[in-house]
Formats: sequence, C-alpha cells, structure tokens
Amino acid sequence: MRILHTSDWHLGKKLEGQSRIIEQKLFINDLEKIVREEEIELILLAGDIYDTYNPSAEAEKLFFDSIKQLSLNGKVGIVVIPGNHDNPARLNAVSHLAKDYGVIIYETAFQEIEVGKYGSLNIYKSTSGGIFIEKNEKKLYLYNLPFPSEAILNETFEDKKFNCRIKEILEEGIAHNNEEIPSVLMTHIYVAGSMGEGEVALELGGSRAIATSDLPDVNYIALGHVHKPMSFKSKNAYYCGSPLEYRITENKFDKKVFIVDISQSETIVKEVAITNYKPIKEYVVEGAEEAIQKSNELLESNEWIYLKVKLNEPLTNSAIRKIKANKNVLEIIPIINIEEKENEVTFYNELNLEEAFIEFFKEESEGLAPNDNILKLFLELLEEGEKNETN
Ligand SMILES: [Mn+2]
Repeated sequence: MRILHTSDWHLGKKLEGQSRIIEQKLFINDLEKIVREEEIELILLAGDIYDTYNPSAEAEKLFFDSIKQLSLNGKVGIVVIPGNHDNPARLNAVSHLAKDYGVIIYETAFQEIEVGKYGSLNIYKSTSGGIFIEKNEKKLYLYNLPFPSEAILNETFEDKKFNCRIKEILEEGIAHNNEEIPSVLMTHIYVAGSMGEGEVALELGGSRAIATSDLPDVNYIALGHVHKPMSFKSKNAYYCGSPLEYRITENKFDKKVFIVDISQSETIVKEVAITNYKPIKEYVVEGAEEAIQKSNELLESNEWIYLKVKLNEPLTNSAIRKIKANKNVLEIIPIINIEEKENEVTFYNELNLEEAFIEFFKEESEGLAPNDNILKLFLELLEEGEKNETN
C-alpha cells in the first residue's frame, strides 16, 4: 500500500500575532498535487492538526476543506489522530460527515472504529485502537495511539514508568494483527532516540518521552510531535515534521512529507521536500538608519523578518513606525553595546529618585536609558504622587 505520512499542521497557528493561513493553504494545494501524482492510497495524519484547543472558524474550515480535497472526494483514505495541541472531541466532531470521504478520525486511545466502508477504504475488522484496512486488494493493519496523556488513556502513571506502560500498550496493540499482513503504527509522542533503555527522561520539554527500544517491531511507524524530520531506522520509525517553519529555530532544515511503500516483505521510504512559502529570516543591522533602510529594502520580499538592531539609545517612535511600515517585520530586537553596560551593583539608596529610576530602567532594558518622554512621564507621576501625599 502506498502511504503519505504528514503531521503537525498546526492550522491557525500564528507567528508573533501574524496569520499563517495563506501558507497553510498553499501547503494543502501542494499536498493534493503530491497525492495525485504519487497515486497515494492512504494518508496518515499524526496529530497536532490544530494549534489550539479552541481553533478559529477559519482554521476549522481549512481542516474540513483539506480532508475533502486530499481525499480526492473519497478516493484516498485518511486516518487522523489527535496530538497534544488538539481538542480530541472537537476534532472528532466532524467524523460522521468525514466518513463518506474515506476519513477516519480518532478521538481517544483504544477506540474501536465501526467496521464498514469509509469512501474507498474497507475496514473489514476492528480491534481496540486498531483497524484492518483493505484497499485496491491490498491489506494493512494500522494501530493508532493518540497523544497518550493521562486523560486520554484514562489512567495515571504513578505506579508504572510512563515509557514501560506505553511499550506495553503498543505491543498489545500490534499483537492484534493475527493475519499475514503488514503492521503500521501511528502515534504522537516524544521518542528520545539517543537514550538507552532504563534511562529515559520522564520529562522532555514538558512532555513525557519513550525510548526507541520501547517501540514495537513493525513495518512502519508514523510519528508526530517533533517538527524536524527524523528517523529511527532500526524500528522503521519516522517523524515527518511540520509542513511550515513555525519558529525561527526551524529555519535550519527542510520541511518534508514521507511517501511510504509498504508490503509484507519490505518498506520503502521516500522523502518529499515541501516548498518554503515564506521563510523566517533574521537580519542584524547597526543603528536606526540602517534598520529603516533594511526594512525598506525588504518591502517586496516574501519573508517573515526578525530585525536585530545594535543601538546605543532607544529607537524613537518615528523610527519604529518607519521600520514597521514593512508588515513582514515581526519584531525589532534591540542589541545593546555590551561594553557600555556596567556590571556593578546599583545602590539605590545612594541615588535620588530620578537617578534610581534611570538605573532601574537600564537594568530592565539591557542597558538602554529611558528616553526623554519616559523620563518626563516618570517625573510627572512622581510629582503627582507627592501632591497626593501632602493632601
Ligand atoms: Mn505535538
């Protein structure tokens, strides 16, 4: 069977308050082209479909349009699991309508999907968390584990180590395949690949992790959660990553989806690079003038921009306005000349209030002194406070 593996769409996600919906739509259009050209039979969407628990109407509409579009109106099967960013019940709410398009949306772990026709997919047998899929005279067993929070699993991990419990769940889930057909696992989880058994950090970036050795031996494992494409080849396990750069730290690697040919005897994985519709860039300039010039230069460029500006004094409002005339400038980051920054302890009790305010302001703003307006405002407030005191 020919599978397309994608994850972490984060529909509705914003970058410094700016919408990414246009880029997300471009991605879906490109994905449709890939589905058609590569003759994909089944799409696995491994969680974090939305960015928030309460997605906007715009984000939900994009998801509904996307599953219809990518299923080629029911010719291609799609299986979806919730990630940690998704609201499982809300994601699942559309599942009855989606069924005719060949789309299966999981809400919880261990869910038993109703047997029957889903578009051109035939689910001929169903187990707790697993489905036996038949399509184009090819068969596959797919076990699905949504992001395994305690709420979704309906159990606590106090007595057992998280990774041991997940290992047990996955092994049991895969063992349901009692036919001579390939097994595929889809889940949304942290796999701490470099750690050996028994030394798995329970917490990794706020999420619990499992080790590579906790994964079962199957024909393919479609992982979601990590935004960078990664592989654990000994286990046929892959993170395809997110389709867009969602943070500046993600601009160091290509965005991908995976096309996987799975048969009983072998698994062939092909990486397909996704166009970077609007890259995130960082520029470093010196002084306000250069910052304004750079912003002007980049007016027509299709980039998200972080502008680092080396400064000796704060930018004026007028300079900020001129820089921000370029709507792609997400943030102006001041860099203060370190040499001028004093490392001494400030003894506030030796200063008058105005001096103390200036020192305090500098400490809070990486060495920048308050401009005249701020200082004036402070002195006015001070005066008012004194007046009130004497009243
Ligand atoms: Mn995630």
